[in-house]
Amino acid sequence: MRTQVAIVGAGPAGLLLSHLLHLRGIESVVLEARSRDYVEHRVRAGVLEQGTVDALVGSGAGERMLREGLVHYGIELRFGGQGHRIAFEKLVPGRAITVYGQQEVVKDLIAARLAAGGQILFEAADVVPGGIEGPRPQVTFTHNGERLTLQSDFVAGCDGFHGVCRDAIPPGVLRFFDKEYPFGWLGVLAAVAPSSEELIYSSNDSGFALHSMRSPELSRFYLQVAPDEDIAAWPAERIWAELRARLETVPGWTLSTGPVMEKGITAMRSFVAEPMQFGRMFLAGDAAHIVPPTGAKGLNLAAFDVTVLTEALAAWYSGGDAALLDGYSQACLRRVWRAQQFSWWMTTLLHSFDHYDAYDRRLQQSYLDYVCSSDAASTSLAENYVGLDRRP
Ligand code: RFL
Ligand code: PHB
Repeated sequence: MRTQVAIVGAGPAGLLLSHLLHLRGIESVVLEARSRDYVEHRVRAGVLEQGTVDALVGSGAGERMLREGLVHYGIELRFGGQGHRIAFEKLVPGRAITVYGQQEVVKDLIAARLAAGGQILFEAADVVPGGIEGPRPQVTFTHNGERLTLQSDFVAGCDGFHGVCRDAIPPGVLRFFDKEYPFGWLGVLAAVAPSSEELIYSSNDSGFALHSMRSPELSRFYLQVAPDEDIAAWPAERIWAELRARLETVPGWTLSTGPVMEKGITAMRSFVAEPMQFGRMFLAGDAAHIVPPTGAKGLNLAAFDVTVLTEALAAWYSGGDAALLDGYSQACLRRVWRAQQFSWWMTTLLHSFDHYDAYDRRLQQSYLDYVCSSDAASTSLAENYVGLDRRP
C-alpha cells in the first residue's frame, strides 16, 4: 500500500487532518486501533472554540454542528454561596463557544471522509511506524489477520497520549514536560434536561463540580474525585447526592436528575513533548500534549495543530518548500503553552487540594473573587476560554 500521508489515529486530530489534506488534493490513509463504533461513542470533550468551529465548517463537516451545537455567550463560576457570570458578550464581544460532543465531531468527520472516498482502516492492530529519519517512512500493521505495510512520504502521529508514534522517535530527541494532579474527574452523561442554560464551574471545599450539557435532553457532569477512585464505588444515587452537594450551593437553584447513561474516571495531567516532530514524523493533538480538561482546551489544540500541519504539507507538496514543515512545532507550541498555562490555572483556581492549609484556601478564594469582580481579570479568563486569536 502507498499513500502520501500515513495518519495514525482516528480521533479528532487524525480525522480532521485527513479531511483537510483531501481538500488540498493530498492523499492519506488513517489507521485506527479501535472499531468505528467504539470511536463514535467515546464520550469526551464538549466545548469548541470559534476557531475549531471555523475549521470544521471550512472542512465541510460542520453542517450538523451548526444546526445542533449550542452557542454559549458566557459561563458561570460558582463559589462561596454565589454564582458569577463571565459574560463573553461584554468582555470579548463577538466571541462565543459551541457546546457539541466530541463523539459527534468524530461521527461527522468519519461520514465526511467516507463520503469523499477516504480510507480509514479501523481495528488496525500492532501499528509500527518506521523509517521516519529518511524520505520514505512506512507504517506496518495487522488488518483482518494480514500483516501490511503502508508506504508514505510523511507519518502523522495523531494517536493520542497512549499511542505509539511518540515512542517511535529515537530516545534523546524529545524533551518532556509534565505535571500530575492529586485528583481525577468522574464524568457522567445523564438523560435529563440541563438545569442551567450555561456551564457551571463550581468550587467547593469538598471538591470541584462541573455542570455541562450535550443537548436540550442530555446533561454532562464532572466531579473531582481521588485519582485512584474506583468507579464501582459510584452508583447513581451517590453521584446525584454529590452533584447536589457541590452544585446546589446558591439559593433557589436545584439540580434535575435522571438516568445515568455513561460514567468514567479520567486522571488529570499536563504534558508536553518538544519538539512535536522528528524527520518525517509529525505529532499532533494529545500525542504531543495533554491538558487537564478544566480549561476545555484539548480538542481545540488538536484542531489547531492539524490546521498548521495541513498548511505546511500543502506548501511542501505544491513546490517542495519545507520551511513551514520545519517550523511546524514552533508554530504550534506557542498556543500549546498558552493553553497549558490557562488549563493549569483554571485547575488550581477551582479544585480543592488536600495539601492546602487555611492560608492557601483564603488565597484561592481571594483570586476567585478577583476574577469575578475585576473586568481586567475576567476578560483574561474569557479571552483564553473562548480561544485566543489564531495568529501564530
Ligand atoms: P484522541 O481523541 O485520543 O484520538 C487518538 C486516536 O488514536 C487511536 N490510537 C491508535 N490507533 C492506531 N494504533 C495505535 N497504536 C493507537 N493508539 C491510539 C485511539 O484509539 C484514538 O481513536 O486524540 P486527538 O485526536 O489528539 O484528540 C484529542 C482530544 O480527544 C482530547 O484532547 C479531548 O478529549 C480533551 N478534552 C476536552 N477538550 C476540549 O477541547 N474541550 C473539552 O471540553 C474537553 N473535555 C476532554 C474533556 C478529555 C476528557 N477525557 C476523557 C480525557 C473531558 C474529558 C473527560
Ligand atoms: C464537557 O462538556 O465535556 C466539558 C465542558 C467543559 C470542560 C470540560 C468538559 O471544561
